[in-house]
Amino acid sequence: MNNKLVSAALGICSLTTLNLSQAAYLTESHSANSSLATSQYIDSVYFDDSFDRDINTENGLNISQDSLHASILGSGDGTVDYYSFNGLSGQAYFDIDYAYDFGGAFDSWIELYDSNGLLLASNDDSFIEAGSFHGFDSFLGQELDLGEMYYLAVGSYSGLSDIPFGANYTLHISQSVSAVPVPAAVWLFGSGLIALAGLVRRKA
Ligand SMILES: [Ca+2]
Ligand SMILES: [Ca+2]
Ligand SMILES: [Ca+2]
Ligand SMILES: [Ca+2]
Repeated sequence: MNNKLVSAALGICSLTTLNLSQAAYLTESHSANSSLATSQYIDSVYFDDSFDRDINTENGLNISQDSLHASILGSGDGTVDYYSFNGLSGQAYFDIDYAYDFGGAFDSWIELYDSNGLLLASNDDSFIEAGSFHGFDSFLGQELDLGEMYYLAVGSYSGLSDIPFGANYTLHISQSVSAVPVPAAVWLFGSGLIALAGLVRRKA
């Protein structure tokens, strides 16, 4: 009896651990995300730092465990797909994977807007990196402000045209969580060493 209880408890624990350690891929809500006003909101609870082989910078450096990221599986239904989320302070990346040559040769185009609907940046084509087998997949890097609402639109070439029916893509939104005090601490440590060196020199 006790053994059964223990193994049941362990089972619940391992299930919980499994859920926390796996990157959760959201599915696009197709019903109504074809405008800024009806964007699909990606809640901060869906951002985590679990390992994902496809989450990287434009240089292909894997940053899945050094960032908070959310991934969305989207598919074309003859419209543009809009997503909204709250920014963290620091560098963010928007990475389209598995778009070109996956489900209808879809050539992606992405645009980033601020909370007022002002266009901040856009990208058509980028580099071949983990998850992208063709340069037609889009990629964008942008500094974001903490707490600000942002919108990311996924469309197709050119100029945010509608995504054709039958096309598929994965969108990764990753946000840097590197602590600001770290460089300051390094600087203080460095200046401390310089001061110490000066003291040693004066004594000599
Ligand atoms: Ca849609
Ligand atoms: Ca990628
Ligand atoms: Ca990509
Ligand atoms: Ca493209």
